[in-house]
Amino acid sequence: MSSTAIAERVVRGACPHDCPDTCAMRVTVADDRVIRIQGDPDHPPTHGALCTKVSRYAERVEHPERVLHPMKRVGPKGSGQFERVSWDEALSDIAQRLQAIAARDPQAILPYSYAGTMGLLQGESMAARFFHKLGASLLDRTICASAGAAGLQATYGGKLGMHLEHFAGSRLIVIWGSNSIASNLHFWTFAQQAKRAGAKLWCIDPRRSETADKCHRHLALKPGTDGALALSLMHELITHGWLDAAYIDQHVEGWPELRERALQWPPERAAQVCGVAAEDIRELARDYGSTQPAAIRLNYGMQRVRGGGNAVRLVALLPCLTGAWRHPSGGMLLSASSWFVRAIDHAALQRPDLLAGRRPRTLNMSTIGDELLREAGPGFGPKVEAVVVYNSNPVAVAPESRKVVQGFAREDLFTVVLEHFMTDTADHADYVLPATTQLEHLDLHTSYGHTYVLLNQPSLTPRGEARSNTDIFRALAARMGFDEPCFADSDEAMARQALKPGIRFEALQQHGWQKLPLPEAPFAEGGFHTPSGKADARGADFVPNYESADSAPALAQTYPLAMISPPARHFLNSTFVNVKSLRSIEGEPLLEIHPDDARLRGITGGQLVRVFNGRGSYRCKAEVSTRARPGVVVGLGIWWRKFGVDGTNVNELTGQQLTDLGRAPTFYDCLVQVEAAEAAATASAPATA
Ligand SMILES: Nc1nc2c(c(=O)[nH]1)N[C@H]1C(S)=C(S)[C@@H](COP(=O)(O)OP(=O)(O)OC[C@H]3O[C@@H](n4cnc5c(=O)[nH]c(N)nc54)[C@H](O)[C@@H]3O)O[C@H]1N2
Ligand SMILES: Nc1nc2c(c(=O)[nH]1)N[C@H]1C(S)=C(S)[C@@H](COP(=O)(O)OP(=O)(O)OC[C@H]3O[C@@H](n4cnc5c(=O)[nH]c(N)nc54)[C@H](O)[C@@H]3O)O[C@H]1N2
Ligand SMILES: [Mo]
Repeated sequence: MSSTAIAERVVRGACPHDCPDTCAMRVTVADDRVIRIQGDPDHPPTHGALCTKVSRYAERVEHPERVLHPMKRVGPKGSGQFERVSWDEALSDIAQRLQAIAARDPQAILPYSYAGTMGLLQGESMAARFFHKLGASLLDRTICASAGAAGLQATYGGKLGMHLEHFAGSRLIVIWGSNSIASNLHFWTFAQQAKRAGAKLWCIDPRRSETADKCHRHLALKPGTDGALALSLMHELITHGWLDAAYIDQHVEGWPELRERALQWPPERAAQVCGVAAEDIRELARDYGSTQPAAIRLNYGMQRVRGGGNAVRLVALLPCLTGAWRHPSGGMLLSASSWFVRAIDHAALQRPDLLAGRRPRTLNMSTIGDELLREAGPGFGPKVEAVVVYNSNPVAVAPESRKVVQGFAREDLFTVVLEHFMTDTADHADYVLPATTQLEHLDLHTSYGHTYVLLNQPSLTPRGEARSNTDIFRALAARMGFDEPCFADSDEAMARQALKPGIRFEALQQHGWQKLPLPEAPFAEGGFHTPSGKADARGADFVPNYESADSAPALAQTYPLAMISPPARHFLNSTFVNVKSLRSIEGEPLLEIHPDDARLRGITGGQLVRVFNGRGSYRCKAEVSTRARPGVVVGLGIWWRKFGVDGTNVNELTGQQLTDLGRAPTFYDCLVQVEAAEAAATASAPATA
């Protein structure tokens, strides 16, 4: 190494964010400062490019508002009044409080975490060990993907799909419930390659997204009607003889019953339910039935409704009916996560054996509002007395905020939040503990959108007094007197324990990533991971929304508009909302509303509107735009509540009802009404598109 102080060093890292892309990064540092952050040009999915958010990662890491010291609450809950305390004081007080609760019943303690980092170490490793040993309540981690995951499990036997890179060779790509340009940018690169080579691109999305703009065709169906559309496509495949009978015969279970159901769905019927033209369904079916190789890029956007699990099942069956799986560039990708069972030993990381025979209750993170407000009782167990939050911001992201906030505001709830920033959740904490960012800690990564294992090596020293999640739980374990040797494991030791034979830690250190050895066309000859080895069609059917004009006509009279709240391009869920340069691109919280719906309500662009239903009310500015289809409004998310006009966000309106499969939330199954909240600037101005 050079002796000059400004010597630059390039460190191999991985992007930690909850995104299918999990990019390989190269971080150039000098003198403990970031010089630049780039995508690894050699990592095929990343191909040298990072998104706008992460190429500006240093802005987040060196943000002047980062929490750099342990903080203890001094004002009322939610007031955001804290004072600095020492690690020693914070850790001993927290350990004492948890111990006192655990002495009565450890299940009164609830860990709450999700994918703020997708890292296997800073996610569920030392933290899981800690809560297993404690005997705390278990958390059902359903907030994002569990309906689709259950749909894939039932149909394919796991979260299995195409190789990302092979989309470049597809002749037809159906981008379904995914705004790829915003939320899966590295997939979009491969789709563009296919497009340049002559492939046709369809987008199926209620919103005319950035991605819909760039596809040849856009089908703007009503939210929650994807299952009906898939059944109608099957109807057309059957009646036009576009099926691969041999593939179905050998590799699909339950086809005769599904065939009967699909025959009930001529395009005219689906057109009615989906709110689209029957002719468009016919065209999509013709394209899908007569083009090979044909690929579907499904994303989780379409499973945040009551019937989300079954909708995923039906879409996942389409490539099994046409034999699209025979080609490397045909098939479907929603998630690739289950391929990694070959590489990662989760039990070694999480040590469920530390439960030692105890079977704590499981609470669903998606109904945290209700869980925090529930009293002790048979069937529930003890009232929740303590919550330890890491890698998540539930006060902003969980549905039905009124209840979530009420729960976190309970004066008798002891709340510890491990965070980088004073989020809406941290505001409600008793203690906020400063956590390191990805540039300051080691981590091991898999991906849900590609098939590479990655290692993130730290490039900076921890800022202020920040400590990694693993280190914080290690320290807490020591204070609680947990003396199993696994509580002394270093991060590197845990990473090594997690890797199964075939993936070498040293190789990851040197190259940053390693590809899983997998067949190019994984189901060319069947071999699904179901017990029968066949794709399972049994029972898959369309399940209508909880809230729609068809399924809840009385409710729809009062609240006639369907609201969806998909990701904003320059935020990652509620992460980055406080990064000024990114927030200035997104502007402010908005509600997109179609010109016809706006005109009917006397709403003009830029005007403050009130969005409301039986669960709550939320005010923001209206954006009158044809990005929203008639009958559907769009509140791009997920803003921090404190940036909202009234200190609230769209989750005031979303409900805690769960999906058909997977116990997931139904964020996009949500009826609302909208009204002008202030007089229009020019009362007679026509709505603009
Ligand atoms: N920039 C950015 N990237 C992200 C995220 C982010 O917040 N910002 N979030 C990340 C996360 S957590 C996830 S889970 C992934 C995937 O995140 P997803 O939530 O799947 O997000 P998108 O891929 O944007 O897909 C959402 C699209 O689905 C559409 N949609 C909504 N309802 C329906 C429906 O009923 N049917 C159909 N067909 N479409 C519907 C929306 O209009 C939107 O365009 O992306 C990740 N990537
Ligand atoms: N209305 C509506 N609500 C939604 C959605 C929607 O589409 N519409 N999408 C849903 C989906 S798909 C998801 S995945 C969830 C996402 O919800 P969350 O998983 O809660 O994700 P974020 O809001 O990004 O919050 C993650 C937090 O983790 C912190 N963090 C990051 N890295 C670390 C670390 O190393 N250590 C610690 N201690 N903290 C860290 C970040 O600072 C951030 O505040 O939201 C859901 N909520
Ligand atoms: Mo998600």
